[in-house]
Amino acid sequence: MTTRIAIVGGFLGAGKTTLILAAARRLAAQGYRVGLVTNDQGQDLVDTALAGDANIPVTEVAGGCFCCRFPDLLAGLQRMQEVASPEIILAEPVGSCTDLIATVLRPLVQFYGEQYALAPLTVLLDSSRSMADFPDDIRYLHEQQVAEAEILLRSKSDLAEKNRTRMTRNGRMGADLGKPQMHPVSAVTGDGLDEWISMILGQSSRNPEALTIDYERYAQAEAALGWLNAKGQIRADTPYSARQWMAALLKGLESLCAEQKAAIAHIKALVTTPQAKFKASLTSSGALSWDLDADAAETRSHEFILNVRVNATPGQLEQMAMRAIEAAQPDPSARYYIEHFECFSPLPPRPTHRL
Ligand SMILES: Nc1nc2c(ncn2[C@@H]2O[C@H](COP(=O)(O)OP(=O)(O)O)[C@@H](O)[C@H]2O)c(=O)[nH]1
Ligand SMILES: [Mg+2]
Repeated sequence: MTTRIAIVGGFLGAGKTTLILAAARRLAAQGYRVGLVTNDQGQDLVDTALAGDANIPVTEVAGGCFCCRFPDLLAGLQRMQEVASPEIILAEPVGSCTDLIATVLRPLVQFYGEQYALAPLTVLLDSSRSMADFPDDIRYLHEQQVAEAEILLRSKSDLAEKNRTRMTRNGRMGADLGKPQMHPVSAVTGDGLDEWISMILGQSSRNPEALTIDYERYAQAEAALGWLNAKGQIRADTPYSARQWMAALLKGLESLCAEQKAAIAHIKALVTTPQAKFKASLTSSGALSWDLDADAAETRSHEFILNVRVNATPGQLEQMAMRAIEAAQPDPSARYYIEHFECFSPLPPRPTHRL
């Protein structure tokens, strides 16, 4: 039996995880066995935890992108087949990754075509956000991501009104990056979701030509992003609101980023208390969006995972994160227990295959 694989790319924060979770739920409700593969340069990922909580089988390729860790991707797919024998696997590559046709889809077709049937490469373009604050190389990377889409989705279509205003204001985005066929989709309202699902179930990758891409610029773009993954716990003697703690942390990070002119690609946090879970993220200044919210019952402890990707050096980012974490102290008696804290910039991409 061949397993269908749908790879869903797009920039950091474009809405990939939200969309594949929504699609996975819908497919599961229709009786399909579905599996997810998440991917990141680091470990301790909000995305993986979120998918696991949604009771959808998930496996993670950590420590590098699918293209540079192709054997790990294969092992992940294999693991997923053993655990869940899915009919369809939705795979989300790192949001700073591109050239996926040459480095992931074509190698899968060429070497593992009997095992896997590849759906067309889907790429999400979030036209509610401006890329204007990012350096040229990151904008170049973003353009390459869009250029190789076989299915191009305009994500977050529920924000369309706002999008139109933004597009007029900064005169870029979707319009001039756009390809003729952009399918609007909203993981929140479900708009366009069934149409996309039928495309990935019914169509195959046309195995298109690889991008002509400047790997120097691609590497510069990756290097311009600071990456932080942290995991820890807080315990206090007096009850406090974990939701407020999380909002304060994200807002604190946002204002430090603004102060240091570090454009935000994606900041996301997951908080687990003994009673509740909260997840929120920031993709550009202003809007804190809650993906999991609950009654804000007070707690004396919580666990958290924080993933930050911004246009800053790892050193700058580490300082900002430490300041924001300290400032968010929920109660004078609160103590932090940091289990994991890594801060880095991705290394230049060195794909295992490039066909
Ligand atoms: N309004 C709206 N927000 C969305 C939609 N899809 C994702 N988001 C939000 O955008 C943020 C980033 O989404 P995520 O799926 O984590 O992006 P990823 O980095 O591409 O995986 C999250 O806060 C989501 O709630 C959508 O269709 N509509
Ligand atoms: Mg994601």
